[in-house]
Amino acid sequence: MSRIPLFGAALAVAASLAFPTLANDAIRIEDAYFRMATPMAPNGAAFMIIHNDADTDDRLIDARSPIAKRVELHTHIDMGEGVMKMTHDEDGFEIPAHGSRALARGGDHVMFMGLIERPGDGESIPLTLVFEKAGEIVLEVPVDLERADGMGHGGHGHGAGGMGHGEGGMGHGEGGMSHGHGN
Ligand SMILES: [Cu+2]
Repeated sequence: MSRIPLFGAALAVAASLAFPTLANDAIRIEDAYFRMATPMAPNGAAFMIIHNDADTDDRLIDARSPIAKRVELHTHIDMGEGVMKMTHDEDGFEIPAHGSRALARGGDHVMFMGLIERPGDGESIPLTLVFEKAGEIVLEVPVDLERADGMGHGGHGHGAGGMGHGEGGMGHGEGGMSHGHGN
């Protein structure tokens, strides 16, 4: 597949840091990125901030991408003593009216299980998000393998709101988190 149009789309996504670019009236996706824990990891994950500008709550209920065998909405639950359990969130992620929800390292994420394609840093990957009310939104998500937020012991930054662009010390460390399904 040609990467050139994807790259153009990645620029558009990057621009959404500053401006809402997606054409959906209700849902805006900010600062999306995709990463794998290691270049050979069997799985990957996408993170982003989802804004809901509508007057009613919405819910991210599904996600799809051709680059993985399965894509699921996951949540990390802190089991204490540094143990994080990753669970498939069957109910999806609620996005409150006029609010936002952060999908961030150590918390909610879109999990790509069984990568068919293994994108390189700076490329982008296609992702379709399915919302209960807003319907489907198709994104090109830039691959950012260097992204290092969430390191350290920033406590629980999982809530929405006030997170800026995710550079702060939110969430838990990455590294050896058990993104190990399907293996
Ligand atoms: Cu996961």
